[in-house]
Amino acid sequence: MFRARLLSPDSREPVDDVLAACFPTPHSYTGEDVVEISTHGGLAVPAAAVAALVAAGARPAQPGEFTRRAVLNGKMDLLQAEATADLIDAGSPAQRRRALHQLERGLSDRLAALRGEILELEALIAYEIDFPEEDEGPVSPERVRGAWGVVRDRVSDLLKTAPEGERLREGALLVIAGRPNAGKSSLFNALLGTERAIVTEIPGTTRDAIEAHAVIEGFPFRLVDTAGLRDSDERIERMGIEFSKRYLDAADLILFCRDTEEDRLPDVGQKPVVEVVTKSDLPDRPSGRPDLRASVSVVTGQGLGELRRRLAAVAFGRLLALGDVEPVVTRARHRAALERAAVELDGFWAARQAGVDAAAAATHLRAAVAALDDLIGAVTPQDVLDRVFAAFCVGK
Ligand SMILES: Nc1nc2c(ncn2[C@@H]2O[C@H](COP(=O)(O)OP(=O)(O)OP(=O)(O)O)[C@@H](O)[C@H]2O)c(=O)[nH]1
Ligand SMILES: [Mg+2]
Repeated sequence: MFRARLLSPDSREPVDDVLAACFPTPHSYTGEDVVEISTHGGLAVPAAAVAALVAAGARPAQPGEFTRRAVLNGKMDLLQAEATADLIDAGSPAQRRRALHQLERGLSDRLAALRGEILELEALIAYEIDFPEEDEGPVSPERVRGAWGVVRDRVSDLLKTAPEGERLREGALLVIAGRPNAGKSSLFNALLGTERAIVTEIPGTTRDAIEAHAVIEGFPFRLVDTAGLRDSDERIERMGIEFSKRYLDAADLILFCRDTEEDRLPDVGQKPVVEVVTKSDLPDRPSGRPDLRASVSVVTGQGLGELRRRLAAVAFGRLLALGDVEPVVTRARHRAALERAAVELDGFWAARQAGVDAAAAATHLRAAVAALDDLIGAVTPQDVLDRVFAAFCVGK
């Protein structure tokens, strides 16, 4: 690192007094020789510095180009590159911890181990491949079954983390629903920590769905306040209620506000529902469903802490149980590759059961390994790279 003077290449006019840091190959981020130049801040100085460098033959980087080069030069795998983007985008502690874990090869190491186990499984049946006429190889069928079962369970366990892992990147869609005046907007504001939605004593105050990001117990949520559900002849309110229903369909979980004993949530199928009796500071509150009994008051704050914990547990219970050490699948790309591996492992077992010869059965194991290689990014086609890096910002 040294201090230097940046000159315009044509006029030799000084542009800025800068700091230059040299990272010789292979110890730089990309693995190539890299010089980082720190200029003074603001708008004019950095722009003039970039213009001078471009005039001297440089070109602006494309989005994610540095990380892409790091992948191509073997400095990191594709999962770590994705984790880099996730780390930059992280808006909550849970997202940051998860991205860091993946950047430190949490998922990569688990997949590498899994890959090794599948290759060992192939080795177990190698004798049968070499001596197909023999009745029984030196390895018992139980041992093959055991090794297959271990691998198959590992793939299943990873796939089970996918719904919450993907939810962790997007934020859990939490829709607040209930009758008009039930206290939905008040609770929405309380969970957000700001007065975002209008609250009045007039039923039908909220007519539009309002969405906002919130961090609850360290986890990311997309909180939606909705128009109260009732039969209404009023055109705008009816449109709002239609919106509410659409959000209910899309929700990851629903927070149902009960204001009276008669309040009923419309049918929401299998979706998880957290129910609260609102306005618990007032006398004569409804009792609520005994199994879901919980009450809150935005006036006294009673029950809000407990409610936050329940919401986090319902939306991210599996991740909470896993803690920060177990790898988690966080993208549709990961899920698709693991599903392919699972199908091939099942194909292997079905082939064994059907008495298919060992060499043919082993092709399923190869295909499962190929699926894991795609996931880690061992051999990555151009279009996959393009898709992964499309979401990056310039300079990363
Ligand atoms: N005492 C008390 N009043 C509350 C509480 N929560 C909400 N209220 C009052 O209940 C009324 C309705 O609150 P909102 O939050 O606007 O209810 P809403 O469900 O959003 O109503 P709509 O938008 O009309 O569907 C307002 O007068 C609030 O001040 C509470 O915890 N305690
Ligand atoms: Mg409201």
